[in-house]
Amino acid sequence: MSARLQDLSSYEYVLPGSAACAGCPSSIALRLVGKALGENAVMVMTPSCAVASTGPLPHSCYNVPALNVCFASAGAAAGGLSLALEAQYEKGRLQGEMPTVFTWVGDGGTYDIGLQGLSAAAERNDNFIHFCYNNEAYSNTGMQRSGATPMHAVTTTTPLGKENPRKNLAMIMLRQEIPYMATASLSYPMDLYRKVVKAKSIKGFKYIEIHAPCAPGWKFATADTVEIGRLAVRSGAWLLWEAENGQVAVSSPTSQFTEGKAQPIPMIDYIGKQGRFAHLLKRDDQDAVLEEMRAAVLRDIRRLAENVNG
Ligand SMILES: Cc1ncc(C[n+]2csc(CCOP(=O)(O)OP(=O)(O)O)c2C)c(N)n1
Ligand SMILES: [Mg+2]
Repeated sequence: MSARLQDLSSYEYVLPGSAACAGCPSSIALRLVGKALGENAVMVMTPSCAVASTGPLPHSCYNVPALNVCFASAGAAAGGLSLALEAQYEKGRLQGEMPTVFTWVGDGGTYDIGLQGLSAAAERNDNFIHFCYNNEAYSNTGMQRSGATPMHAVTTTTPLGKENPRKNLAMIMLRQEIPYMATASLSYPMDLYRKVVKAKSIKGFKYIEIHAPCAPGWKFATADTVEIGRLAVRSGAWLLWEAENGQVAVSSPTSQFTEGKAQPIPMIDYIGKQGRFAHLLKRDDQDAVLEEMRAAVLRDIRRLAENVNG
């Protein structure tokens, strides 16, 4: 499939009236996801920027039925919803194509507070797509650290920079033996679109994690969301890949790194544009820190490559 951006459906999940920040990555990503999933879908959300920006009650900017559930329960709620819909079809109460059930959850709701319910849904092979839009923090509550926050990033709960590396949740999901999973970026829209279309065509549990640079949280200009996302991928800080039934395939341009055809751009080109890392550039040992970050990226690329045939 080789669709082009200009050929995508004009159907919009996110309508004018959203209270999201300018350049909000959740809104950009959800618009693209909506074009791939189409009108016949149901969204399950947990507390997040996406919920906070719905707009003033009784209005909603979301042009898709949306169920708001408590933080820990996206996996259970989406799994239950999908089973309830199936039962309605079996009893003949609903006809036509079954709607796609999907979650729209942040990294806090995925990596941390909702992980137990999510992992259980994956193990049961519940029939929905879990989307994690990963803005690398608990953003709507004031930018606290999450399990997805990268090492050294300043957040309101890591004012001197985070001391631990992030959790590699994509690799954890790979080990859950689910039918389909993918990492994606809003800065590579056609790669994201293709992965969503694929996930929609597969029955069972699907996991798609979308890297989502957050201008106010990461401290860059609101017009630069897409550019920062691109630099994350080009520096190897975010890797693009997918796995169908556990078979890993690396997506372009990350595949250039795993196949040894190109090297990631220097980390400074990515982190140097974000205020959350500005403290690193004032340190006497900044070269050593950048070298460590580079080594961590190269290790992740090597590990991903090892998984291609494993
Ligand atoms: C059980 C529970 N704990 C804490 C909160 C407060 N809370 C609401 S949203 C949020 C952060 C969400 O982070 P994430 O899932 O990454 O979404 P983002 O805000 O980044 O879009 C928190 C801590 C809550 N609503 N429920
Ligand atoms: Mg978040």
